[in-house]
Amino acid sequence: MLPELMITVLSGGTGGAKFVQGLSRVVPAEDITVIVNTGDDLEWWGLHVSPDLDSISYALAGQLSRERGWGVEGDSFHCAEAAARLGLPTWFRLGDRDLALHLARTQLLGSGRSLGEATAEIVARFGVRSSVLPMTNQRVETRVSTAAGELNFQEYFVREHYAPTPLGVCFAGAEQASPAPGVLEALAAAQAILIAPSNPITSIGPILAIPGIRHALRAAPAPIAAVSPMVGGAAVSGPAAALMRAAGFAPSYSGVASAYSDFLDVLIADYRDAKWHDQNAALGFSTGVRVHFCDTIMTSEPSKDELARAALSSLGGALDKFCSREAVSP
Ligand code: FO1
Repeated sequence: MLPELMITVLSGGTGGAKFVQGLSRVVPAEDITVIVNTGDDLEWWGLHVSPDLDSISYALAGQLSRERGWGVEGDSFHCAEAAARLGLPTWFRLGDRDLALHLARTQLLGSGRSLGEATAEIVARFGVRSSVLPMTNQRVETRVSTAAGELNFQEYFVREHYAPTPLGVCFAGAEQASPAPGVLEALAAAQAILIAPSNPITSIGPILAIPGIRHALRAAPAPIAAVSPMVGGAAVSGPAAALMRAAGFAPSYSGVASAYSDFLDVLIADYRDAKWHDQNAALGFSTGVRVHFCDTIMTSEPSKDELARAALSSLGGALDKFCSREAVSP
């Protein structure tokens, strides 16, 4: 009997949420497990906010704001306005409906649940059929060192609008952390592993920094495909190009392939970059990663589904290779 299909996705927030939304329409949602970055988490107004878990949960529940790419569709900000009048900081804005999620998570954590347990309870209440796992139950904080000093991720990204030039990134607490229950199991049991088009340094980087996860990817029997968030030497959104440079990688799809080269089988790159492929090969694009070009820009609901299909079909060959290893020439 064929094993049950299990697709495991590593994801950050914005681009990852769109990708997972498409994927959940292309394959049965219950076959998807998403391992989510929590390095962006912060304590805000006394609440535990986990932006990437929020975005993935809202995306799978059909509630994610299409306009902002974070928070709840159609949300209002009356509480934030009132908070500003009371002198609370409001550079990080929590919507009125969004507040309920942070209140629920904070209460669940306060009652002794782990972040993984709290997340499972919240997505179940949202009616989400996929599994959503934090990368770890422990606190890990992504910190960006810049010419203007060291900032946590939200200070760098939201408060400073990623204006300061990043010099380096670290994940405080990662070395002492361990993968959340279910994470290593989801990598070992998957039939396909997909890395969402998320920032390789600050969204996927924290996940890979948790001891055991990178090793589990290298050892995973499933083929692994990553979708590049870089097109034409720039990030589709956000500061990925500057962060890639700070981490010593080219701000391009070949840089993404290099960042993941120790475990990646296929890189899904944008067709607009196909013209660089020969040049990259000549320059020694020798990561051993197969590159599959398609349209990676998710501007509409059908384009999200199309990208998910392209990522899955790119693994067809690699899946066959995995099934009959002997048939593959070295
Ligand atoms: N992004 C912003 O640019 N400004 C905000 O005020 C903001 C608030 C916010 C609240 C909850 C949440 O889940 C996400 C929020 N985001 C906000 C998005 C988020 O900070 C980033 O997009 C991710 O951290 C990047 O993955």
